[in-house]
Amino acid sequence: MSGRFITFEGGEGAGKSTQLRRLAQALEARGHSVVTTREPGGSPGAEAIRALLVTGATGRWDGLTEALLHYAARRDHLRCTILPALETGQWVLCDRFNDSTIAYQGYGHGAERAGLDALYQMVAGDLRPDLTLILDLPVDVGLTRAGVRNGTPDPAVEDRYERMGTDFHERLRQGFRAIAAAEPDRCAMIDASAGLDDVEAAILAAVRSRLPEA
Ligand code: Z5A
Repeated sequence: MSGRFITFEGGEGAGKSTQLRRLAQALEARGHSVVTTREPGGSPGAEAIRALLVTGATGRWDGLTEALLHYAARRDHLRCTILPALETGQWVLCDRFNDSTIAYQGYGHGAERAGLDALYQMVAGDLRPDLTLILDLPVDVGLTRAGVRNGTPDPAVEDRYERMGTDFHERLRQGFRAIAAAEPDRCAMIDASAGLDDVEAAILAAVRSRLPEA
């Protein structure tokens, strides 16, 4: 496998989607072939599962049930999108991946870490991102950026996780920080409270220091 696999992680409104597009442009300008994708989703089968996960009542499943849906989506995404791209030498930039399961279903909803790790091994084997960029910012800033709404869920709006409450989102933030501290070789923490251009510069610096061929 000769491609590179970079994942973007963090809480709501951290700027992952925006910065992923900017990094893709920077890599393409250097001659790399880039695939951008997202989780949950990124393949037709996984997008169908996404439609269940990001809409509806916040309490519709417990953490393990929800994790099983995310891992089913991830399996399809890996088989249909990520692995074929890496095998042909492309750079894959993915908006969220397994650290979101550890943070949201583990730290957020209380699913046991050992079970999540066993499920990951089952669907992904030894594959790990070459680099994970964890965009960190205060919860209230992120929720404001994401334009969180309250009230009756609208099935057309993908805001199920955003409606889960401030305590939940604080647990996610601590979860992402713990993941970064436990795996410093894979993870780079990025201060996402800065302006768009400063965050982009920090991301480019992290990518080029860890993956010099970028
Ligand atoms: N989930 C899970 O529970 N378990 C899992 O295993 C996985 C996912 C894989 C997917 O929703 C949900 O699934 C997700 C976790 C859960 N929770 N939610 N919600 P999603 O992918 O649609 O949601 P998201 O990842 O949180 O996307 P987001 O809210 O759109 O955030 P973002 O991509 O990090 O931000 P953005 O779209 O780039 O920017 C948001 C706004 O902020 C936008 O107006 C920007 O212009 C603005 N922005 C961005 N950066 C800045 C800076 N630096 N300054 C000022 N304004 C900024």
